[in-house]
Amino acid sequence: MNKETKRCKGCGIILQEDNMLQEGYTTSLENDICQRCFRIKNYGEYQVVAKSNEEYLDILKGVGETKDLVLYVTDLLNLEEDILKIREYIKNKIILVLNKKDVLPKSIKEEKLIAYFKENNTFFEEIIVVSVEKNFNIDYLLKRIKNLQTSKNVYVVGHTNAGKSTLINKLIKNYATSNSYELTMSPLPSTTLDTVKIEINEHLTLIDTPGLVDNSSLINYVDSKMLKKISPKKEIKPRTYQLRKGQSIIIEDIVRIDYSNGDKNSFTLFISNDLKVKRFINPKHEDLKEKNKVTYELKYDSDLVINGLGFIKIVNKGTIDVYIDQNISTFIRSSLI
Ligand SMILES: Nc1nc2c(ncn2[C@@H]2O[C@H](COP(=O)(O)OP(=O)(O)OP(=O)(O)O)[C@@H](O)[C@H]2O)c(=O)[nH]1
Ligand SMILES: [Mg+2]
Repeated sequence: MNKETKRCKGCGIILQEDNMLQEGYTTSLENDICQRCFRIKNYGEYQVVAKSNEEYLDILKGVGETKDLVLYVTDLLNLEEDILKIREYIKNKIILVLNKKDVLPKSIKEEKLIAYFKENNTFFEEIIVVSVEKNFNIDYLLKRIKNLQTSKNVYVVGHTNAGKSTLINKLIKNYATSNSYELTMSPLPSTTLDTVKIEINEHLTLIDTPGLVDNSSLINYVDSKMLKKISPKKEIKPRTYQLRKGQSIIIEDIVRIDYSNGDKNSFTLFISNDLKVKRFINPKHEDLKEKNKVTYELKYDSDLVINGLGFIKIVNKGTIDVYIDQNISTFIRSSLI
């Protein structure tokens, strides 16, 4: 094979044996994967790579030039603020794949999630809730792919960490007729570095892509220990706090939420069970007040979304002050549940 174009089968990067410090390094071009993928796969040693989103957008534009079916994968706990944006880049048929159902409480029904997204996003061919981890709805997804594909190729796109590579590996495991190499997956952003084609069978080739890096997500601003803590592994047990005006909630040393005005109100936290939450009834304490403050006026049944952490359902009207690192975005939506 041409020396310049052999690519890593784990992350798609061009392999090279000249510079240990650069992407794609391998001890020998005979290898199938780069050293970074080797370390992730064998030792769970993660190495962050900074990806520019221009490359992601170029890839999306390339996808938009085809007529192929697209799977747009998102993480249910970390839904992007504007899911419609994808339409600006691609006019293809899209299946919206809402992944990681396993981390949401079982009481949240699939039908309800689908209805929520159908209300505003009419351009998706289909909306499917899955858990790749638990193999939930993967058979159904494959059935719909078969039905909607316009050629052999089906692209898998979405934000970084949504579970795109994990999904493709599951499809390889469940259905591939020939032996395919497993894609690299990791809890860090930017695991996949370039497109990777995986032939599932003679009728279906999936194309993995690097995810869009959301610079306003908490996952980019915590160390690996905290990253583990904020990424739920198990079903979230929602935690509800009844707050009166002047009281506040603090999650680790990440965010402080002051309930500054309104009647008695209920705050339910959908965040990893491992995170410590404190409730303060004394309005005078100053913890985390040095962080950036954002004020929100709430309507009934809103979610405060903290990008990368999860969301808080707030039942009644009122005013909240949110103190958080200014790089991390927060927003209000009508409640998902
Ligand atoms: N709980 C849960 N975790 C999942 C699921 N699917 C994937 N993950 C985890 O999500 C993290 C990211 O998975 P990847 O497959 O590397 O994500 P990606 O979308 O390919 O990310 P990039 O390559 O960085 O764009 C990993 O830690 C996976 O184990 C799921 O169904 N449930
Ligand atoms: Mg990936």
